[in-house]
Amino acid sequence: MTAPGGHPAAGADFVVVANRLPVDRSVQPDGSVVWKRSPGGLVTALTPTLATRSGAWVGWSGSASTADDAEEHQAPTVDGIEIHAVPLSEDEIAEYYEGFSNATLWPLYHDLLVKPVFRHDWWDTYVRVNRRFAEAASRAAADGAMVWVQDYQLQLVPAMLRELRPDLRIGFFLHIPFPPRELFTQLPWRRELVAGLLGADLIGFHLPGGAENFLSVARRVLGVDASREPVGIRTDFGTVAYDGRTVQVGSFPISIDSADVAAQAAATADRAARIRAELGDPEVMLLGVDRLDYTKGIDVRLAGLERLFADGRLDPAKTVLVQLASPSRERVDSYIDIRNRIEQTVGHINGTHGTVDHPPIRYLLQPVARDELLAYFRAADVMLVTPLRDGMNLVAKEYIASRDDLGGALVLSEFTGAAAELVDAYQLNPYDDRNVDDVIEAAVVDPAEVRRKRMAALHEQVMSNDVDQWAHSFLHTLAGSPADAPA
Ligand code: ADQ
Repeated sequence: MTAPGGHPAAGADFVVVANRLPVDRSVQPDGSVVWKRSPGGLVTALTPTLATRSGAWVGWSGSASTADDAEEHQAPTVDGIEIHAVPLSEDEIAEYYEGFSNATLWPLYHDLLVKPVFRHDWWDTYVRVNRRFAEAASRAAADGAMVWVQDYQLQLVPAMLRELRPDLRIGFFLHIPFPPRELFTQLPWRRELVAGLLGADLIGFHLPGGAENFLSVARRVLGVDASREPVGIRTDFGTVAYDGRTVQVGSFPISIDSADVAAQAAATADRAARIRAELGDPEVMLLGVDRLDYTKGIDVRLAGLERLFADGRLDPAKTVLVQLASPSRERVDSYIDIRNRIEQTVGHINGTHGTVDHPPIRYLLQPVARDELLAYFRAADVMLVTPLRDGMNLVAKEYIASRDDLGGALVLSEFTGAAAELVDAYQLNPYDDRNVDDVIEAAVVDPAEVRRKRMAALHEQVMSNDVDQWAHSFLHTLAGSPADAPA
């Protein structure tokens, strides 16, 4: 049934649009299709809202579609959420996802840690795929619905969706840093991207710095009137006057389901003790947990550890670093390079500073089950979070939430979004090798009461700022944003 505006009379009141669905689609040998829920922070955060308000989720299933697949797969409703799958072909995955999203935008938005690739054919595919997401969202949304678009893969969706459905209230949240104007303006399609984002009523970033960079870019690239003015209570706001509307811009630092992580981690005490025994009961257990990505600074912590061993400041016979890395974007060149570099360094450190029965680095390249991960958090004396740039970094918050025993210590790069809130962490500058060594050493050797005091303050911070509050404060601001206020 179609309403006068050309959109469905039925449909969801609240629609999330994200690159990935919260479920995985797989085709069985007999040809039948099975959808399995894939747990993730975003879906956990939004499940209550999605369930209470007739919610839908628009996203890609994670596998390539062939020409004979249906244009849009409708999966059964999963946990009360209506699923709308957006199909992507092999070529679209290569150009929209691996190409423009992860070889152009990702490095550009992370301080040019590797050189972004600018290709007009990738851009054309990015536009085409964004339009497909916008059209799917338009079909899923009820009249006057609230739509929340997520992240850098979908920056054109807000404007495309507004054109199709001016009745909707549209929010956008960026999960990665928004770069300074001098870097952003390298992008040949800078005007189109900024205009795409400005289709939203509210644009959210993790930090005030990202919001400010965006205001500065909007002013320069589109010549619009963008100002910084505090409107919200918990967040810093600015506004952009654009196309006869007022677009709000704010900062909303994301978090985790802190109580749930704390409760699950507390139940892993036995497993945590066994992990240390399996590692040969080292005096010091260090831990790294990351997607294998060049932004995460896995190489920074390995280099620091090697210097500390070489200088006799840490004893490799009594120290273990467990590095859990999950495979990511494995066909993108820069990810193949960083993987090779890390694996070479691990081999070098173990070959030089280890013995046959005690290699100081234990490295896994595979995702680890949730309860196992929490047991590792509980077991580790020092957690090493050393990115060169990171929008927030949820691993740091997960580690802190797991330590309601107030044990352990967090080493945290200043270049993560989390550093703004987690001021009691052992913070370091990953670009300063002496500082890296000194801070890691301090986290290991500081007296127990100093480490405990820091962890108590961090634990308090993370337990009292969870992902529910994040979602609520964004959606509350979006609901209250002026729909047709004169610019
Ligand atoms: P990511 O870059 O993926 O997220 P992060 O925030 O740390 O980074 O989240 C990673 C998630 O994957 C965590 O929940 C972590 O536990 C899990 N994980 C990592 N390695 C794992 C492993 N080996 N096994 C199992 N699980 C593993 C992007 C941005 C971040 C931002 C988030 C949310 O880059 O800056 O914090 O989005 O906005």
